[in-house]
Amino acid sequence: MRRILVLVVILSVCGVVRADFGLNLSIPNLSKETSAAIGQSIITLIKANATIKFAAEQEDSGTLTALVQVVNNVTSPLNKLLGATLSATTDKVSNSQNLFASLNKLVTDTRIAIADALVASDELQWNVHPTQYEEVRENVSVIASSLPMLQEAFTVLSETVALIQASEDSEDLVNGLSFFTPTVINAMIYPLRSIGQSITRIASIVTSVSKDRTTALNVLTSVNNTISSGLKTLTQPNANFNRTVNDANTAVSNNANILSNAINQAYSTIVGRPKNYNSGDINSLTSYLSDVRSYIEQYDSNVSEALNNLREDVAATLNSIVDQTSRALLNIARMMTSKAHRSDSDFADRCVNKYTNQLTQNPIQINRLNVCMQTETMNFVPSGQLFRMLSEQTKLLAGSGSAALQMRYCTQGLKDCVATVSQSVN
Ligand SMILES: *[C@@H]1O[C@H](CO)[C@@H](O)[C@H](O)[C@H]1NC(C)=O
Ligand SMILES: *[C@@H]1O[C@H](CO)[C@@H](O)[C@H](O)[C@H]1NC(C)=O
Ligand SMILES: *[C@@H]1O[C@H](CO)[C@@H](O)[C@H](O)[C@H]1NC(C)=O
Ligand SMILES: *[C@@H]1O[C@H](CO)[C@@H](O)[C@H](O)[C@H]1NC(C)=O
Ligand SMILES: *[C@@H]1O[C@H](CO)[C@@H](O)[C@H](O)[C@H]1NC(C)=O
Ligand SMILES: *[C@@H]1O[C@H](CO)[C@@H](O)[C@H](O)[C@H]1NC(C)=O
Ligand SMILES: *[C@@H]1O[C@H](CO)[C@@H](O)[C@H](O)[C@H]1NC(C)=O
Ligand SMILES: CC(=O)N[C@H]1CO[C@H](CO)[C@@H](O)[C@@H]1O
Repeated sequence: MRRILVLVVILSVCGVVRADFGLNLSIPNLSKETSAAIGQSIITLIKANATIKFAAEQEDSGTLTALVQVVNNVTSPLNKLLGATLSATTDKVSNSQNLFASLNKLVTDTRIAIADALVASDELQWNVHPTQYEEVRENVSVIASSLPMLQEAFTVLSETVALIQASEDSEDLVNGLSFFTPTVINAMIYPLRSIGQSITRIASIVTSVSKDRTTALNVLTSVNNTISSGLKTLTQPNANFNRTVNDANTAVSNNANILSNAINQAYSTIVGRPKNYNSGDINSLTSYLSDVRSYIEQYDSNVSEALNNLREDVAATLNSIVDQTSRALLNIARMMTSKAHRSDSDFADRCVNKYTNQLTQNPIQINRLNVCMQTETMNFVPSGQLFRMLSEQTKLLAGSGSAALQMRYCTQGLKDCVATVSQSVN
């Protein structure tokens, strides 16, 4: 302050002069240092933000929305403030006091937006690595505390410029320059540099969160694709099984019909010439034959019903197993990836890589089920073994809630599989 008073005395005899900040005077290194302090920070942040787009469209959690809000509040109007500051350092024509008034207004608006960014960043706490959360908070806070310093520096600069402009001696331009000491200039450069560095740091965290999310989404898509192709490989064995059941049904029906016709034939022969048999007393014989025929018809209809039930049960059980398994696999993958987002240990990342890779490897459980079915349909006997195995598997799956458990079964064909499953269920 004392310097400024001295300045008033010295410059009161000088003429009107202009330099940077509206003064017609180049303050050495001012623009260069300002530009270096700000650097590419805002551009880097906007580029980092652009990488979120894909993941933000896919993800339903609020994490990325919060991150975008932090970016938006940090970017604007801070970008205008930094741009206006830089152009003020080479401005030799504007009215200085208007210039500082508008810088001052921008600082005030920016302070409000940065306070909003800090509030928005709270949302990140449970959804990103703790260090990422801390770093975003710290760097937004650094920006918040740099802004009052910048505002203070603008006040000193504006007073300095006003004093130079108030002087009447144009020859004192060089004297005027001497009042832009490194201390006065650095008071502005220092907060600008902190702001620039913090923005760049936030940009790099935004990039790494965005990269994590994109990787996780790719893993989920990959698991999902493996499940879908697993489902496709199941279609053919399922159709084969269906056909075998239908064939068995037809064969049983045909045999029953042949037998039934043969009995009818016997009937007509006997009924046509009763006296050839048992002196004409054919009552017990016809009633016996009639019983046999209705027994065969009942058998045909019972077997047919049993086979239909088997087919429907298998289809229903299969759908339910596939459905549960698919969901279990996806949930495991989703849980592992989202846990890793929140965890700060390297182990979590390694773990996700290891297990999600396993989940995306063929064959997963569904394909193994496929092997079971092929083995079974090759030497199909309508024993209900397959159905029993499938229902036991369902019980097991429902009981354990674990798809991983299932993956251990049914690799060795049906009989071993049934034995294994029965043992673990009993
Ligand atoms: C700035 O100063 C230069 C000479 O130092 C002069 O030629 C020019 O007219 C001045 N411009 C303004 C806008 O005062
Ligand atoms: C301007 O910067 C250069 C190097 O960056 C330095 O040598 C020089 O002393 C600076 N001038 C002023 C007046 O600060
Ligand atoms: C950040 O990206 C989102 C889209 O994900 C966009 O809506 C927003 O305008 C971007 N913000 C900035 C400052 O570029
Ligand atoms: C901060 O961002 C939110 C949402 O993007 C917006 O509604 C709010 O106006 C911003 N705050 C300021 C001060 O610009
Ligand atoms: C999995 O794929 C199916 C279609 O194949 C799709 O409808 C579903 O949305 C996908 N789910 C995920 C989490 O990607
Ligand atoms: C199995 O057969 C039944 C009846 O013939 C049919 O409705 C069903 O679509 C078939 N399923 C498959 C997978 O072929
Ligand atoms: C057919 O099923 C009924 C009811 O389940 C049963 O009582 C009957 O003994 C069965 N008949 C044959 C021939 O299997
Ligand atoms: C400019 C600045 O202060 N950046 C800080 C951002 O946050 C990290 C981690 O907390 C600090 O190490 C940086 O100093």
